[in-house]
Amino acid sequence: MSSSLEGRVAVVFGVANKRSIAWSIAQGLHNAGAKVAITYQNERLELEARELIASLPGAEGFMCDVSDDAAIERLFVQLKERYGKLHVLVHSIAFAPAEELKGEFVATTREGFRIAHDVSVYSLVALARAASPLMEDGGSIITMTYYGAERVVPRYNVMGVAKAALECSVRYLAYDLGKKKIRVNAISAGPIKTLAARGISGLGDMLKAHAERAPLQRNVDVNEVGATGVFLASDASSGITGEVIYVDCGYNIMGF
Ligand code: NAD
Ligand code: 0WE
Repeated sequence: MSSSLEGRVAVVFGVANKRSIAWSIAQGLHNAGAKVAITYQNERLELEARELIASLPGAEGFMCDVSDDAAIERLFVQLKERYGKLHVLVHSIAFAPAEELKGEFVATTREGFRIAHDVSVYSLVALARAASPLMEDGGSIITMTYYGAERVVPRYNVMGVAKAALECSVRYLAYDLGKKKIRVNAISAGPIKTLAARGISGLGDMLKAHAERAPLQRNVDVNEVGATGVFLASDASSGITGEVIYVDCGYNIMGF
């Protein structure tokens, strides 16, 4: 079984800047030989994304707001025109309104709940459906999750509920798309200082506690997540689907 991605086409969602988990996975896929398409959310993130894309030979950039069905449709028309086929899709997107990640979960608003699930969960279903006709040779779909899906992490709140729904969606998508030889898996990463984690109050304390309790006694490096993304994209993981793979230095196995 080869870990090479030579001749494969990958589309990566969720590159905001050089710290993004999606950027580490994109670089890994490129280094393994894949042709990489990178999408960014909007004009505001375009400039920074374009600079990164220019540093990956052969990579191309496309805009796509995943809360917009028409934008998803336009993107896949462009991808079909440009590449014909698709082998790998990386979904590295989450969003909840900032207020929802501050107080108590019991204060979650209807609109905050809706937005968190629309952007962070439904988008995976919509992208998987749009990508599957292009995955003629089979494929690999990868999303990003977090331990707050299973255990209470104070202030992760509605994102924890959304990640639980995301992990369950991975299993249902894996069942539906298995017959087309499309695999669907999630990577559960330990806390990493990215744009999405920076604004979080108490992140420093969380990183410290994580490093103290994890069997490997350190925090996870973003490139360890990138390498697992490459593994799940490649034929080296051909028997794995519907799974959540932990890249958290072992934190999740501990009871005390
Ligand atoms: P990031 O801020 O770099 O990435 C989040 C991305 O989501 C951004 O690129 C943003 O543009 C994109 N996004 C948000 N709304 C969007 C929309 N409507 N349309 C298109 N794109 C949209 O942060 P990150 O930490 O790399 O997060 C990536 C994924 O990893 C998320 O799913 C996150 O939940 C998950 N994750 C992060 C950590 C961590 O500690 N950083 C740990 C585990 C899992
Ligand atoms: O999934 C995430 C964060 C996702 C996220 C981040 C933001 C910040 C900016 C979703 N929506 C928003 N909305 C914003 O306005 N992580 C796994 C990182 C994270 O976030 C936390 C964490 C950790 C870890 C929030 C509270 C507690 C821990």
